[in-house]
Amino acid sequence: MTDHSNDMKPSRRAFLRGAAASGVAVAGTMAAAEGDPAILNKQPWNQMLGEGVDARAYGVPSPFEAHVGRKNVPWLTAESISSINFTPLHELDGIITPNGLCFERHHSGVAEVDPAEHRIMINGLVDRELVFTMQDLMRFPRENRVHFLECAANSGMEWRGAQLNGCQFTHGMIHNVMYTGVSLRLLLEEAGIKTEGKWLLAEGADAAGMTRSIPMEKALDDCLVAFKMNGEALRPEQGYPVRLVVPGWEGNMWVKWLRRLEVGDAPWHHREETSKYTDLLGDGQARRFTWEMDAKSVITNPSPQAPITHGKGRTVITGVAWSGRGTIPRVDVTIDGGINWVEARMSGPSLDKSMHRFYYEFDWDGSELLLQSRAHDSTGYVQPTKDQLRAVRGLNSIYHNNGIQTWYVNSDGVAENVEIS
Ligand SMILES: Nc1nc2c(c(=O)[nH]1)N[C@H]1C(S)=C(S)[C@@H](COP(=O)(O)O)O[C@H]1N2
Ligand SMILES: [Mo]
Repeated sequence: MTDHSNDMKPSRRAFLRGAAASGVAVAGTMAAAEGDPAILNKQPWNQMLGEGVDARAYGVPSPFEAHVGRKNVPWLTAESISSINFTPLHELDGIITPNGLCFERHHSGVAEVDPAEHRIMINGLVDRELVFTMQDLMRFPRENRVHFLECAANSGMEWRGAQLNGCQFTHGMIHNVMYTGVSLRLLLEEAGIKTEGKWLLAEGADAAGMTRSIPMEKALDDCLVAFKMNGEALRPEQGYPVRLVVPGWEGNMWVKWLRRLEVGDAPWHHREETSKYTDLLGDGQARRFTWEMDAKSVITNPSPQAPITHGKGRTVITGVAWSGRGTIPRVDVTIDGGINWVEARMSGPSLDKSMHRFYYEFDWDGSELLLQSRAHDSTGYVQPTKDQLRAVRGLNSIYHNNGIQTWYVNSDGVAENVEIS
């Protein structure tokens, strides 16, 4: 918000200086400090030549961004090869997750697949069993689409109360990427689905050989067999050289290192759809096949890992929202724990089953805040409170917690994960 206009009138300059002296930041202006060494001194980067174009074949972020990274929660799982790390949502803006910061979830570590030795097989209830090489796959027409992938366990540790201090840990099992791939429908049509073929089993080539049953309607709708993310080859941790994209549905179904697609007449009831990724309800019954991700949002800044450090005055609240059923036309924000709600400003593309970015700018008077956001999706669904969710689902759930998140911010700007009822 530095004022770059060349024709600043002396009176306006004097006004700015006055604002700085009184310590009050005027909306829309940032006061210049007198004698600021960052202005008065020549900096090293201003006095010596930088590195040439041969220094970086594949670029990496500035060393000043070295603190930005995926992180795990050590007590969550026994071993890193069957674990999860989290996207640093509080360090990001816009809607695209950079490839190196996409959270990782794998059951048997990262498979290092040689694309020349990799095959994708279609078998089962088909007219012709087929095997594709990566080169075969690249000869089909391609599509580009931006979609979020959220693990069904995202926010799972928060079911019984506020637990982890940071949106990276409470909400970071999500990434939002532009995929390039081939329509799954095209590949299945190439094989020819028999009339009894109502389900599809997707299988990974990793040591876990992870499998999920997908209903044929979804397989023929909007799924992609993807080989690029954000323009470049999939990263090994995201399933290089090829993964399934199942838009809006829980991350577990997005099989990585995809090697086999079997057409069948019934679901397979494998591990990931029975003992895992089912939701135990209060009455002891379990919900199964809860594929669609409900609308959800979170304020990423300020948040426990990103406190307010600039003091009173103009403050930017921002966050992300998404829905497995469509777009997010509206997000509401409250700074007083839900007494007053205001409509946030959406900015950036509004794409189907993709992350959306919202902002709310306000003048902070330095009093305590209870920040929340509430997403509305294009079906009219409104993100529920955690208590509303618990009333229906009990306390034994892990998966599909899309309740409203609260951050408490004290008068020093320090933020903490809390729950209010
Ligand atoms: N082959 C294979 N596919 C897999 C997994 C796996 O362990 N093996 N994990 C699944 C789970 S539980 C999730 S949440 C997503 C995570 O995708 P990501 O690592 O790109 O974040 O991949 C899914 N696909
Ligand atoms: Mo997952």
